[in-house]
Amino acid sequence: MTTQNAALKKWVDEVSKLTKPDQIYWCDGSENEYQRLIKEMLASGDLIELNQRTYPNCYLHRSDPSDVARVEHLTFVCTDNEEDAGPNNHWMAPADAHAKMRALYDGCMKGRTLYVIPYCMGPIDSPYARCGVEITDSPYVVVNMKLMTRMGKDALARIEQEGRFVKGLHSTGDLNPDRRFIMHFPEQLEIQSFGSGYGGNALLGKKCHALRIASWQASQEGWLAEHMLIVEIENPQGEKRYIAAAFPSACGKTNLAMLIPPESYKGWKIRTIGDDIAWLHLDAKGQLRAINPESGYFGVVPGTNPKTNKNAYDSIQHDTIYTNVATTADNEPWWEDKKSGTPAIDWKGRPYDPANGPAAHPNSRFTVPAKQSPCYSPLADDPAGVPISAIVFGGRRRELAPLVYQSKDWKHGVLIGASCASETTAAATGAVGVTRRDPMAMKPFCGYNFADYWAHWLSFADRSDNLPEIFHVNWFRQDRDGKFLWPGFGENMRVLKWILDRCEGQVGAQDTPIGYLPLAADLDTAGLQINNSDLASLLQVDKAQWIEELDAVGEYFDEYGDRLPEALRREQEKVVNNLS
Ligand code: GTP
Ligand code: SPV
Ligand code: MN
Repeated sequence: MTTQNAALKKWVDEVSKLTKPDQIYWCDGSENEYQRLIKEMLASGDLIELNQRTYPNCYLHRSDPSDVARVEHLTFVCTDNEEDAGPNNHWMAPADAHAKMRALYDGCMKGRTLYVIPYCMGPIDSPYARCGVEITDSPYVVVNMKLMTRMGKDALARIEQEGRFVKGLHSTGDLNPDRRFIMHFPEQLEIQSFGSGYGGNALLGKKCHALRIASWQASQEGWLAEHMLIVEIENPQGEKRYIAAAFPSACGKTNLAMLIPPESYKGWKIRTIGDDIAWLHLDAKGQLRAINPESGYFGVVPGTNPKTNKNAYDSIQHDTIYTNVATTADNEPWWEDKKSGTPAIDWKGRPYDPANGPAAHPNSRFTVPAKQSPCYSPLADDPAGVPISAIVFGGRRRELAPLVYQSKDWKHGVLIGASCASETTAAATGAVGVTRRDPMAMKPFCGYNFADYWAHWLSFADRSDNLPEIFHVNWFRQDRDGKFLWPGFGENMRVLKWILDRCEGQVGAQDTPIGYLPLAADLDTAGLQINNSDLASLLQVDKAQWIEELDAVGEYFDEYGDRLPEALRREQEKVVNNLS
């Protein structure tokens, strides 16, 4: 196979001259191709068969122990001007980055196959969808891209028709962490990744394309590419509403997108449109509409059980690729908080010994087609996307941030998003549990200067008077003993209900300087084991602490200098004034 697109043909030729693979293979995206690659990886040891009786078509991949998460310190945005990448990104001059990567790619595919993966992010017939081509020497990447994107023949046909695509070059290299780089060239719509076979570093359609490159494209073209789940909520009258929510990595997007309402919410149905990324466009009527550019879920495994996330748990009983989980004596996958079975072999392939730490890596992942989820919404395939009623920001904060609050208007909502902070998680290498600023949950993913990104967000206020309401949530408040104050998971439905009621003007609120909070009587806690003092903490705004917080936000904004939008500074000052 080859292509009629001259630019694509030329690029594949150039890359193969540089990387010197034994052979070139164009992926068609068929089921046959998938099964053949699985067989080859079983033979090579890249994949391990799991118990086929209890977990049919499930396989385990153990990545290199030095290669288990995104590497933010090795991720660069290479714009002509350093200021365009902003203080939020590591920057390298494009010429330097190209020279560095050329040297690494030189001959790197000797003895390997070069796979060409044409893919489409979003429904193949959607005007909002965008295409890319990933070249990789990793069959693990190919099978994951098959599950995560619309990959193969149809995507290639669209590329040939449109003539435009993002070029992503990936090689697993030798996995030496000193020779690992994830480079982005937004101005050229190019990605170059070397030295990692893991998730967001290697599946280039995901964070590299659908967030870093797409966020930059979106700013040029007037839309938004966000680290957001999209959830469909149907009430007992059959009315459907859609919420998009941005939480940092490993902070609850997949769980919220698949939530099962508590017993008391009879007749309410939750379905998933997306669990990680949303592309948002204003339609002709000024309604913000969202598509999920992905077609699969690359989800955190630990913590997934029939109580926390039954939909995800049921989805991953068959036809799933597991990465870095443990196994039981009868070769079933195992992870912390699975609530059944016991580990025999840990994620590194050693006999399990608690002295070595968790059996499954804390960032172990499942890859599963979206359609396999019991709560899949067919509207995930709708080329027009779904109308968004509310945007929700959030994070993991053991202190300060209340359970939920609403912004006063769009601009104040942009401040709330830009002020987000969250504790770091195992989704990226480095320390875990350190609170850092993570505006809009996009700190690792915004492909350009945050100051320009905030200006872009603010500009939506001038383009529509029908924008979604903006909220902030925090499921992760803890008491002094480290116990979560809020039960979370399915019970988050109670908060979603308040959010929807606010959107429809059906419920009042306490007006505080940081935003509108629920009146204690309006937050449904019936049947929850939650005492009044914990509830009060969840709905409390401590003025002194918030003044400190807003000052810290002000200092953070200072890093963006003159480029910071004046309107954002004014929003921050307004809240400080109201607090003092
Ligand atoms: P990425 O795929 O990295 O973007 O993560 P995500 O945002 O989709 O997070 P996910 O839903 O996978 O949850 C990450 C971890 O947080 C899991 O261990 C969950 O069990 C836990 N978690 C999710 N929702 C809640 C909640 O409401 N309360 C508590 N306490 N924990 C939660
Ligand atoms: C995240 O870290 O936000 C993820 C996993 O969704 S990865 O694809 O590795 O980026
Ligand atoms: Mn994510």
